[in-house]
Formats: sequence, structure tokens, C-alpha cells
Amino acid sequence: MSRIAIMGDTHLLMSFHEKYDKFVEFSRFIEQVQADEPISIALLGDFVDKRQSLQGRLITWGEGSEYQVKIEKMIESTNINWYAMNGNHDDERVYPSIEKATPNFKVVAITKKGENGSNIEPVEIGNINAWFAPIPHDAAAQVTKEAFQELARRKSIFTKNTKPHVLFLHINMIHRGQDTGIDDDILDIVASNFDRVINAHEHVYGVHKKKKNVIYMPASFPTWVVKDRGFVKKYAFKDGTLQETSKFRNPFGYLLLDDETLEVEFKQFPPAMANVEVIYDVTSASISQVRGDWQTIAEDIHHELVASGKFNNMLILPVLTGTIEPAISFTFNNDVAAVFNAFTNIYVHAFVPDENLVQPSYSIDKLRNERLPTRETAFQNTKDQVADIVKKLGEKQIDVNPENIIDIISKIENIGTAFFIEKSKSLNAAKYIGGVIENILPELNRTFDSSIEMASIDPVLGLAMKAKSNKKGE
Ligand SMILES: [Mn+2]
Repeated sequence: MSRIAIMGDTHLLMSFHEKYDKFVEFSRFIEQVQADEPISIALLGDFVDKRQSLQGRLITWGEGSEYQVKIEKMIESTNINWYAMNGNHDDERVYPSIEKATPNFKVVAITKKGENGSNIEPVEIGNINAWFAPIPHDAAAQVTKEAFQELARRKSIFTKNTKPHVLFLHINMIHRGQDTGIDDDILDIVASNFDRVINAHEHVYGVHKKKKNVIYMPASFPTWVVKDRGFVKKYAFKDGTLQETSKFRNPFGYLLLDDETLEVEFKQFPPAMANVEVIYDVTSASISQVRGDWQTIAEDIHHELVASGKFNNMLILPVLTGTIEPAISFTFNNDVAAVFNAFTNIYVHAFVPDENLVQPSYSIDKLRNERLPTRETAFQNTKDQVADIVKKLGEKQIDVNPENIIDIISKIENIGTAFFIEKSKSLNAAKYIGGVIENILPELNRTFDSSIEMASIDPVLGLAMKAKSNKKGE
């Protein structure tokens, strides 16, 4: 028996994390694949990736050329044939360019604008007829249906040999929302005609629930950090402790297809860095609470997944739930990053909201409808500060005329009321709050001979003021 290795979705130039070297990873990956002694490699697209990395910068053409030479050397060193089809992320010029420089790299399919990808003939690899169909990944259902019908027709008139037929695709097959995915009746056009259908692009290994000969290919190794996609483990932080909500899983690797039995084996590849998700209820959390909790989280995950030797590096995705206060929302990523700075092999990604996270916004409409909570906060803060000043002045036995204070407080209210009566749509809330405070501050300072600055009022209002002064500077 012989086996064909099936791989793709490496997204080589897309950065998963600055500390994750995809080329070191790719060479380790190839070593593992070679140890399985496949007779050849089917590369199903999204190999190099022309897009800008999500976290990093766009590489230059010069760097790209250097990387390409590296890639070509790695491919050539395998000494087996590669059969390649592009994916939606590849620049289709890269494949022919690699082919020119690499004797064992053969481009078998490239998507072409205006074509549905069914105008193909199979390639014989070992004991199979391999059909690489470059159907656009996001083609309309009707286009995919026509492509499938044409592929089924071509297969039905095929008489060259009696080898089994395997169809390779790189398309949206799983339903995720309204406009993606293939309905079962359309999928059946190829599922009932081909012995195996193997689809890349989904980044997850799986066998179709009803059509057992349809198989989803895993991504070779981590590419991006997206909630619910590609994590190795999930936790929830509850009652001060980290609790597992999913068992450890490794979704990365490649497939080995037996060219006689057509059995498909998912071979896992353990990446040097992977990501875990931590759901965190941020309701009523203070900044010091956030720091303390995340110190615990970092220590626990480091202990369990890094110090234990499971991974060299670990990337954590905070998934926030509950109600986040604006002040926490502004500083959360910085506070948590400060915690993780103290660790060498564990990193943290910017937070993402879960579907229940409530983020009070400064939308002027929202402020109007919700009885102006932020305006009230502004009043309360200012009143508190006035009280504090009065107290301090009292301690120094300096007399304060309470009328002046009343005057100031009512001025704040008047400004606010006038603004909201006007219901101006052109003003944003940050400007408004900044304006209120800015207007009363000089008088406040004059009356009490104080020198309160905006920044001391509170972080949110400070930021509001910053937004205001940035606006001025434009
Ligand atoms: Mn893709």
C-alpha cells in the first residue's frame, strides 16, 4: 500500500504571532510528513498567503522572494512529487513561479476568473485518479452546483483506467450563517459520484455527518486567532479559579490517504505555539482585580501547557463576558499585557467580546435614550471633587462661600440640560462631556484657588478630554 499526504492552509506569510516562526514550523512539519513516507504530497491551497498578516506588517516583495527561495528548497528536499492547487488566499502567480524553480512541484489547478473550476482532467497519483477542482471558495450555490454537475459528468465518461476517484476542493462547505456552505443535496452530486471528496479551507478535520466519504482537512498549523476557531483548549475563570470548559484538542496536522483502501487518517502535528481561550466575566471588575485574576490565569496556563512541555509557547485569547465598564474597556489590554510581560513563553492577544458582552457606548442616541448615565457620572464626579476641595479648604480653615459651589453645580447642570434640549446630532458624547468639564473647571479652580486638571477627574473623562483636544489639533 502507498499513502498520499494531503496538506494545506499553512498561510506561510501570515503571522500567527510575532514569536511564532512559520518557516521553522514548516520545516518541522515537512520532516514529520516525510517520516510517514508518503509517495507524494497533495497541496490543497492557502499555502503562502498573499494577505497582510493580522497582527504583523505586510512583508515586502524582496522579503517575499527570499521566503520563496526557502520554500522551494524545502519542497525540493522532500524528493517526492508535490501536486498543487491554489486557495483563496494565495496569489495565483506564486504557484507557477515555484513550479519553475522546483523540479518536484507540479501546479495541477489554478482558479481563473469567470470559470467555475470544473474544466479539469484527473491526475494519476499512485493508485488514484486525483481531481483537483479549483472552484472559487465563495461561489454562489448555483455556480458550485453547475461545477459539481460538470465534474460528475466528466467522471461518468472517464474510461482511461479503473482506479478510484478522489475529488480535491478548497471551498466553503460548512454552513456558517446564511450565505456560506453547501446544501446536502448539492454536495450529493459529487459525494455520490466520487469515492472520496476532500475539502481544504475549513481549517478543521472532520467527516461529513451524513456523507461519510466527504472529509474536511485540518490546517497544518495555527494561522490566526479567531474565537471558536483553532483553539487547543478553553477555560472559564470562575470564583477565582481557572476551570476547563473543553478537553485538550489538537486540531492541526495533515491527512494520509491510503491509495488502495482509500482510508483517510488524520495525523496530528503539535505546533510550537497554539492558542487557548479564556472566558472572563468582567462585570464590576476593578483594574486591580483584572490584574490579579490574570496573574492567576497566566500562572495556571503556563504551568499546565508550557511548563509541562506540551507547547514551547502559548497564546491566550481573553473572551470577555458580562458588562464592561468603559474605564476597564480602555485599559484591559494594557493591564493584561503588563501581567504577561513577566512571562517568557506565554503571550496574550487583545480581548474579544463573547455574544453576551455589554459595552456601554458613548453613542449620543444611547445617552439620550438611557437618561444620560454618563452625564450623571460627570456630575457625580465633579460634585465629589467639589466636596473634597471644600473639605480640604475646611481643614486649612479657609472659608468657602457655599453659594459659589451651588452656582458651579447648577452651571454644570445648565450646560448639560441645554445640550440635551438641543439634541445636537453633530456633537459626539466625548466632546460633550469634555466640554461640560472644561467649562466648569476654570471657575472651580478660580473659586477655590485650586489647580484640578482634567486627567485627575477620572480615566473615562480624561480620555474624553483627550478626544476633544485631539479634535482641536486637527
Ligand atoms: Mn481558504
